[in-house]
Amino acid sequence: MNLTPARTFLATVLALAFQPAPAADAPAIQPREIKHERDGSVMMAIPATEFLMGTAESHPDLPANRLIPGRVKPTEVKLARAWEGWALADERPQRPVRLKAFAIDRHEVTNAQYRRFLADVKQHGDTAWAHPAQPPGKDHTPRYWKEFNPLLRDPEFTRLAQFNPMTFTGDRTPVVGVDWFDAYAYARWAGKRLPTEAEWELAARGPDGRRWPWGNDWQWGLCNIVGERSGADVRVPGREKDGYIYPAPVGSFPTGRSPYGCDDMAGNAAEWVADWYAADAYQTGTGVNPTGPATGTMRVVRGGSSQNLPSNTRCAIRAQREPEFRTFILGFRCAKDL
Ligand SMILES: [Ca+2]
Repeated sequence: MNLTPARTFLATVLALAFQPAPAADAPAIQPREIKHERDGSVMMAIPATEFLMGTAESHPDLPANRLIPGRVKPTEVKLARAWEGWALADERPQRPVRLKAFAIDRHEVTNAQYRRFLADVKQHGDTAWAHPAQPPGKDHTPRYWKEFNPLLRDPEFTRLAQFNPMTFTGDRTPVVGVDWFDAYAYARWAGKRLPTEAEWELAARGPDGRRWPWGNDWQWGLCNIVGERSGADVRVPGREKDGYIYPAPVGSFPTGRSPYGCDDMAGNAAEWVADWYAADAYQTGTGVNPTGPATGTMRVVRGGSSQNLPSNTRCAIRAQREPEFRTFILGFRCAKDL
């Protein structure tokens, strides 16, 4: 099957025709900030809300989650997923979910914040904050604070003239190279917890089911995603750069804020959340304060990163990683009960 320009155009028209309409009569949300002294963060208060979690739409031309090698060229899949809001099977069915009130960090946790946590761990140990399943002897130091070599050995990275180690250690950039256990322990240290997958999604898209934090239409320049590095794969006229190859300082794209006032919910650092991953979680889970499967092998990652295409930074898209996985695209933010 080929996605000819005519079919791509038709698919785009169909996708636009079936995308959910914003609730025109919904009252405007007034973001409310809460200062959290322990880690010097600003959190956004989110009242008890019912919202549409997941995605109803799917690509009209390609069967979701059924990429048959040899039938669809990877570049065509990338294009389709990038521009037509193609939903994956694990985002469906879309369903109403009711959540109690909570607060969530406006920003991804920064290196400066994480340094305070790490200093406390070095002084007191981490037993007060560690997850029971944390591997013994765990070092919470982010991977790229002490080890740039794996990155620099990769020719894909060394060719980048803009590479700057400060990207991974700067005070205002999100901490990355942390695994799920690091994120869990930090959250406990800060007197918080990791957001559930449902809380994260509501904070990102608001109650009206929008695709991206700012609305249903993709726009360049509202978040930090791929562009400079893999721009040749996108090949779409009019593409603009966001200015960052790797994580940007948190809050660098205020026009891309979510309805509740959260920054960088699309792109920048991808974010660990609390839940175990299961592809069928939306088919089997509760619609009231869901916390995900009781067990699993992978933890959910949300929001896409500086290395993703537009569709993979949609509010509804779900990714998964082993809890011990550490990479330069992956950080987190925290939540707490209200
Ligand atoms: Ca993010």
